[in-house]
Amino acid sequence: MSTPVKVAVTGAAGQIGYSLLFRIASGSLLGPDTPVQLRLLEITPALKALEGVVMELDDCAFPLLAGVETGDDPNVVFDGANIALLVGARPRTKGMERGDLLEANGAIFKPQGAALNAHAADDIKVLVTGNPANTNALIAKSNAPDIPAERFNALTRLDHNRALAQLAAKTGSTVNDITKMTIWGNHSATQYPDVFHSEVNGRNAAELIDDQDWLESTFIPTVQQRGAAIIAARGASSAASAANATVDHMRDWVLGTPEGDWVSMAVPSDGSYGIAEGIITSFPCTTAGGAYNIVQGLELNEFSRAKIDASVAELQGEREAVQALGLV
Ligand code: NAX
Repeated sequence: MSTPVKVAVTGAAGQIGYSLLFRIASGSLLGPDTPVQLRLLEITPALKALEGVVMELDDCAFPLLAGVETGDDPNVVFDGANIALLVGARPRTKGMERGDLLEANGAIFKPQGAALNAHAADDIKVLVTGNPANTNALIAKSNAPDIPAERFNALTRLDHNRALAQLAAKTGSTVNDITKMTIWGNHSATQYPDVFHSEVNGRNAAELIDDQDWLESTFIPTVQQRGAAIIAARGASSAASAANATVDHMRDWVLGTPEGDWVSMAVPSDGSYGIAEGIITSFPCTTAGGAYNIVQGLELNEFSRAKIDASVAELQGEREAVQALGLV
């Protein structure tokens, strides 16, 4: 067996953590031949609960789990990490303004970015799931000047997977029949799920559906509001599906996307599609050899352009807000 890959997870005692850790330890993240060491970060009051989760990890006797370290100091937990899944974040509570939310998360992601910069392995890849994911990733990236910027991603794969499921249901197909789905923009209600380049069994999805009203009034709002619908039904936010999407994103980043398809990843913009450089926004991406490329040359119709611009404008607003707070 090869040397264990060190996978750091923050918010490890939370809801998503409870699904995520077992998937990683079972081999879903890096495949059946790669042992992993889990390095779990929590805030001090949650360390006791984390102890219980670690007991359950022990009790699974996962052959690939080469060890578990826990702690409340990112400088220790991120030591030597090859992969960091930043899940723990400060949720929005009643009466909290956007500025308060960004400031509270800045207090988490600024020191975590600095700790990654100082202690992670040279090949570190960072994926932020904790909301507001795109801007939290921007804060972490900005505080890690020695780590290449493109190693900081945020999660829009859950939105991508939700869009696949909705399109499959509409077209009477399965998710296996669908390729080239794209989520553009922010992981928020302004995100734009785009089917104009998607294919269902090789046929253009928008042409196949031929129903702009369904796209505008059903598909897009259903995907955008899916998180709220799950909270309304379950009484708690998406956890297993969020953990699954976190695994999907990082697995594909490390192991590659299939030929002829792409995935949605929120990555630092290089100016592609005229999107402001530096913000972390969702694009269609292919991956190979542990690196990703933003898919180039897609034609955007007026409808898509307006939707993308609106979501990007929201991200630019968030960037200005965290700049004003001195977080980036
Ligand atoms: P929970 O509240 O169940 O768990 C969060 C955990 O993070 C808690 O155990 C808490 O103690 C820990 N934590 C807080 N601050 C920390 C810090 N500084 N260092 C380490 N750990 C810390 O939330 P959960 O349901 O697991 O969701 C986690 C995050 O994912 C939230 O921000 C949530 O909004 C976000 N989500 C993101 C999604 C996405 O698609 N990007 C979808 C699902 C989810 O809503």
